[in-house]
Amino acid sequence: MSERTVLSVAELSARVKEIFVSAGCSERQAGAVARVIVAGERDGCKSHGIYRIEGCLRTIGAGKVVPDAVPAVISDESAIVRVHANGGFANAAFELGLPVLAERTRALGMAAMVVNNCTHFSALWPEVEAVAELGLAALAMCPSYATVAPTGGRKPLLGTNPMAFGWPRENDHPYVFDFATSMVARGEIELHRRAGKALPEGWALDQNGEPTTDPEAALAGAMLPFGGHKGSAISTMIELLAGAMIGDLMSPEALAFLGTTTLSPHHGELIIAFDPVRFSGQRRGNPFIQAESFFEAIAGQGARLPSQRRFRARSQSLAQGIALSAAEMAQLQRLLQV
Ligand code: NDP
Ligand code: PYC
Repeated sequence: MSERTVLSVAELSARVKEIFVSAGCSERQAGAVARVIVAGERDGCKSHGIYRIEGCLRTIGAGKVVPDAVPAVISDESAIVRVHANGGFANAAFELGLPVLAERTRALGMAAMVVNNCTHFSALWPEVEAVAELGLAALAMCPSYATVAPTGGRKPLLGTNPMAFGWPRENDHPYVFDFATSMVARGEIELHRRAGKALPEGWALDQNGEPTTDPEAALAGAMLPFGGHKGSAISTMIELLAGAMIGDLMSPEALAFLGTTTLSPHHGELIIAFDPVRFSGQRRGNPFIQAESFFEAIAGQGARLPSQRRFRARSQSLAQGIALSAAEMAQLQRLLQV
């Protein structure tokens, strides 16, 4: 096995933040971006870990994200909490809006955070997890840029459009799932390309609309939605709710804005939060107790809950540090000097 260097979560966080500060980001933007990237690396989610740094820096260099943007919250006491990211990263905008979203959700039973005008490159689980840690359920979604063909089509139109859900649990990590509505995240295809590995069949089409297992051809062609027509429809719903409905870009417009898929996409995001106790009206007792019985039934069949792998990886990283390859260490060093 090749040589590996172990960094603590704090050490890696400091290095990643320094890279973004030296690239011109404000403390707020650099901190928020570093937190989500290091969380990905810590939790064994390589497709949204440190591999994403280069793309973010390219996006800053291309002038497509405002590295010192100051997000602003507009809350009019309704259920809609709008956060203007003002051209910055979505992560800083989310962090600013979270306490307001929680307050509105507790007051009204449900509320939604709309993030507008942001660069969004990250996984969604840190966000639904943060809402769930406040005792609320959450559903988050966003478009991406046009890289996925609708089922029955052959050309990119949809984004990889992720959707995540979080449910709070009193004595355990929250129940969280988070996935792209394409067969896999685009980052996964890129990681296959870098490793020189063929893709499994059914993930992508080449530029002629023919099935391919070549990552290079897939990146130039179109990815495919998960679950055939069902994933295609869910992905379309995300374009509608987290694109058109929130007054922001849909995936084809996001691609036109950048003109390339080598930069991080620019669009908006929708995060809906629910207060389960208020919704239940306590008609059948405490909804969290009902939920626990259901989770037990899942585990009782030998199935695992989504995020269990991730939480195990997190425990290991917190206890033993994060092991990075020599190439990854060299990359961190190089990016600090860019
Ligand atoms: P995966 O297919 O790797 O995982 C999807 C989810 O399924 C995870 O919650 C995972 O939990 C769970 N899971 C996997 N295997 C099982 C199993 N056997 N039993 C139960 N649960 C399981 O994710 P994707 O490749 O689709 O997406 C990866 C990331 O990419 C996501 O975090 C997403 O937000 C991000 N993304 C971001 C985009 C953006 O525009 N910002 C666009 C597209 C994707 P576990 O982690 O524990 O394995
Ligand atoms: O991995 O599909 C992806 C992705 C797109 C934007 C951010 N991540």
